[in-house]
Amino acid sequence: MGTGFFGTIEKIKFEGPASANPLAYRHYNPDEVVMGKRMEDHLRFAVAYWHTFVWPGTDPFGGNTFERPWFANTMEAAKLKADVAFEFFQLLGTPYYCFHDADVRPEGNNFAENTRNLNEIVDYFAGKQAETGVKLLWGTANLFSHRRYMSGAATNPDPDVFAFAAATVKTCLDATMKLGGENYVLWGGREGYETLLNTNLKHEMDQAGRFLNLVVEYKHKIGYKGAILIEPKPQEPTKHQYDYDVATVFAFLQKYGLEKEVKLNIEQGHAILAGHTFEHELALANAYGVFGSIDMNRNDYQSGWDTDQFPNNVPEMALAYYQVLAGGGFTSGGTNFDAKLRRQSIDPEDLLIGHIGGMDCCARGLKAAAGMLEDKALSGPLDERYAGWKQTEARKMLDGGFSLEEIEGWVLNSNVNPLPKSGKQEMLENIVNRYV
Ligand code: XLS
Ligand code: NI
Ligand code: NI
Repeated sequence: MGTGFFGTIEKIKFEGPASANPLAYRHYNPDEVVMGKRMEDHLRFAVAYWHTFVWPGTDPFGGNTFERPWFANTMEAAKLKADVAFEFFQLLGTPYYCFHDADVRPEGNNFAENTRNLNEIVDYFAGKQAETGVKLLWGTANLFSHRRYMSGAATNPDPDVFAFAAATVKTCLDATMKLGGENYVLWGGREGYETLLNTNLKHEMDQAGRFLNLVVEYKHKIGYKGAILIEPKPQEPTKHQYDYDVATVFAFLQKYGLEKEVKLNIEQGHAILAGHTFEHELALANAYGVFGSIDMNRNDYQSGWDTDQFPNNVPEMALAYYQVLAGGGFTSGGTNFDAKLRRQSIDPEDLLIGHIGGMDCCARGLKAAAGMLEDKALSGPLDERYAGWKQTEARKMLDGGFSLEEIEGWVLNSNVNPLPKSGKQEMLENIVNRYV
């Protein structure tokens, strides 16, 4: 017996590109094989509990537009929410979900109550996972909503807040492990600052470094096999977030000796806020060997904040999945829709329609990316552009076999006299457009 929240809607099916049914997939066909792998196994879609089941549709000028029957701070409501969530995952056929502790349990009056509530819900989830086969892509702790975190969690000037946050992460990592979660994410919520006038930046960075080391030490101690992921974001909620972008986070990981322990969860909207393209962030994470997972939600290009919209731009998705596939595809990671409806989309079916559109868009992007890779449409010209580096002298310059004087000798003796070559950008853009 279901909750009835989604009325008579049945499991969403693949009906092919010609279908006009808003409650059907036109491109996402889980069993279709792309580059030797099922689409479902490539994309590893996850639903974000917080936006889909918790966000009430507020904005700075107005209150809740969504009125869900589970909006109450009780265990009963938390269980109803879980029932609806697992019905939703099954209707969509999404293999994974993600949650923060605060999304799933009633808020307690202290740490002990929070932990008790979390553990009760984790047991409930374990039963639901076993019943449905739905899995946990990642768990995380909400260290930013409660007022105790207004000046940060790990980077709070008050050590009591650091302790409360650390203890909370421990319980959330325990919960994630218990539920077989494949990753544990730390997004630096309010880890940042508003003004240097009241901030000891070096002290706060050292706190964050120690905090993350504590998490990694504990992970090894309990034998958790999933990946620890940091999610970069440049601003919002604080003016200066410490985890600005991939490059900043990698420098942080190196400074605190964690670059082999921690990978990255990269969000499209955060890349845009940082003034990068999503594919830049993905390519950089690949280059540093720290690519982990993605949050697949776009921003409005005019807004300057995190609007968390479902993806709907196929060429953008194609270039993103091109980087994902070029790096070997997901291992523990996946495609999480950290995306929310617009606040006027108040019908239960809108939740399904938002995800269906996002999944179809990702499927088209994936197929376009796979096509480009299989045909070597971009990698062929790219290899050619760098072919000169295969030459003996060029190799010596790179691998340390040549000093600066030896390079000078080579340039003189062989009359090295470079001629500019076209970068062919328009030709390459036209190639991409053949696939999207
Ligand atoms: C906020 C972040 C957040 C993380 C999880 O901007 O994207 O939702 O993904 O804490
Ligand atoms: Ni996110
Ligand atoms: Ni975000």
